[in-house]
Amino acid sequence: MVKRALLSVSDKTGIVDFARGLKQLDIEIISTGGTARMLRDAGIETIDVSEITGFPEMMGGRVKTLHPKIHGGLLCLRENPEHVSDAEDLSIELIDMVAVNLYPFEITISRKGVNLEEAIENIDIGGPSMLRSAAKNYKSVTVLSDPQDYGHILKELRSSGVVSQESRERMAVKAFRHTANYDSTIDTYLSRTLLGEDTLRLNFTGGRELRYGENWHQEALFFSQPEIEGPALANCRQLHGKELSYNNYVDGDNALQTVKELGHEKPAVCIVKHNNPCGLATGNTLLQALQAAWDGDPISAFGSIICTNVAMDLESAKFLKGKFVEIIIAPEFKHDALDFLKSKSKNLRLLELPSFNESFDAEFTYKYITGGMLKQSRNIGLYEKWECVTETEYPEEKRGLSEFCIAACKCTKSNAVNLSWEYEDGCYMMLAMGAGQPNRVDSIRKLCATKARENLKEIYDREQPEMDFEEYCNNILSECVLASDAFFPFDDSIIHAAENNIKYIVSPGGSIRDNEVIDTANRLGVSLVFTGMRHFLH
Ligand code: 93A
Repeated sequence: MVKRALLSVSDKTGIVDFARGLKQLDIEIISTGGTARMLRDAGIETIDVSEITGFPEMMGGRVKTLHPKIHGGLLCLRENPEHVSDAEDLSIELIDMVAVNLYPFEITISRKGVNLEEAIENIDIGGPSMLRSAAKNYKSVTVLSDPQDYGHILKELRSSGVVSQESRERMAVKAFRHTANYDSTIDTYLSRTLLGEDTLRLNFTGGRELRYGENWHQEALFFSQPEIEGPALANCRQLHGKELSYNNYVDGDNALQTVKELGHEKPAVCIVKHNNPCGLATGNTLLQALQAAWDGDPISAFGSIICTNVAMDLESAKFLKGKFVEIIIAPEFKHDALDFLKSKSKNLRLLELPSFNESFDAEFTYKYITGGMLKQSRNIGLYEKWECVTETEYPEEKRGLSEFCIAACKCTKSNAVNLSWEYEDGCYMMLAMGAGQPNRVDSIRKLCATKARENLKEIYDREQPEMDFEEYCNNILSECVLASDAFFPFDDSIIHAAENNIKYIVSPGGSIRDNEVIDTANRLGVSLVFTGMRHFLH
């Protein structure tokens, strides 16, 4: 039974309607200064906290509710006779519900030019104390720390006369989480302002057990960040298939981030294996992009994760018939495509992300190392400048393909190089990539060049052009762009690229041997652009 409720809110959203609803249920209302004024203005009867405590709100409001008459009323265990007799002896009346939201500390410190005094005055003490007292006693007391909850609590009260145990438990956890985050924000601000130190506390909730970790003998959990909205893997709706595994989360995130790098002007597809894009393409249709991405590495695509920025349609779904894929991520699945894919396999995970093409506003990325955590701002942008450093001009028509190539490099483990081809007007595909090599030259010589020929052989055999394979390869490679995620420390990479008839290269530049690299490019007729932006990914 809820007989008395204490309302004390800084954010007064919805409080009048909530109070009116409580009154209609004959619940007595106690409230603090500003809240009481607002309720009275709306014609709602309320008792002042000062009337209960016998003390006026004092010291500019620093002490209002910090009193045994309030905290005794909240903390008293109803089923404990000693508690009840203490309350009776000391004339403490029980309080069954609190609705409190706190002084806006976070908003205050985010205002430009705020000083320490203002920040400190916005540290709420009485509010968190009430939230914690009420939350500790959730067996008897309902605690509301969020105006969003007023509606459903009133509904429960109206329909059953009580707040269910389940709701009280949920709201208690929510209140403790809220005060923990509030204190964490104060800690971060004061550590910086008073001690000159940065602190890091990440708020991840809802830990869900996964079947296993990166390997079968490892235990694993997935936590999500509740405040992250928009196109994040954690916000996908799973429409079908087995539960996501640890590796699925890692690879799925890479696939999503990679496609997002390509924008949404054209259908784009990324195929990921072991946290690297092994297929990547744009096309005039999804099917075209999918075919081109698949052609980027048909061998690795086995057991991969596929991500696209457009709705999955039936013809693209049919393309995947007989091909083993772990996950498909898309903004939408057309009904017929969904039915087809569901019948293809009971395990295939289908993840829908309607907010796919919205912007993603997380500011930082984090990486755990043993005993420490690294935090950095997200890697945003592709290049800082566009400077052709060779005698041979770098044609402006190669800009779009080059951007595609840099985007691919950016999402590939270092040392990364990427070789891409404009296989049709304005449509790009990754022809080969070199990933995760401890030196750059092997990425080009041993991986990129060999793989490009291998992939081209498959396309050649399928399309049967009227020229011999060597000529076909050389023609295509001479039109491709090769991007490197970091500078070339020596000119050997340029030599190997030229040996393979590659003529357009993009690199951040910035090596002490840049001049040597440029001289070699000039000698071999390669045009080279420096972008000024490195894209290491570890
Ligand atoms: O200054 S406080 O830390 N001291 C208190 O005793 C106290 N009691 C409630 N702040 C206190 N509050 C806070 O006042 C509540 O958490 C709420 O944010 C605010 C509501 O004040 P008013 O009703 O006067 O607008």
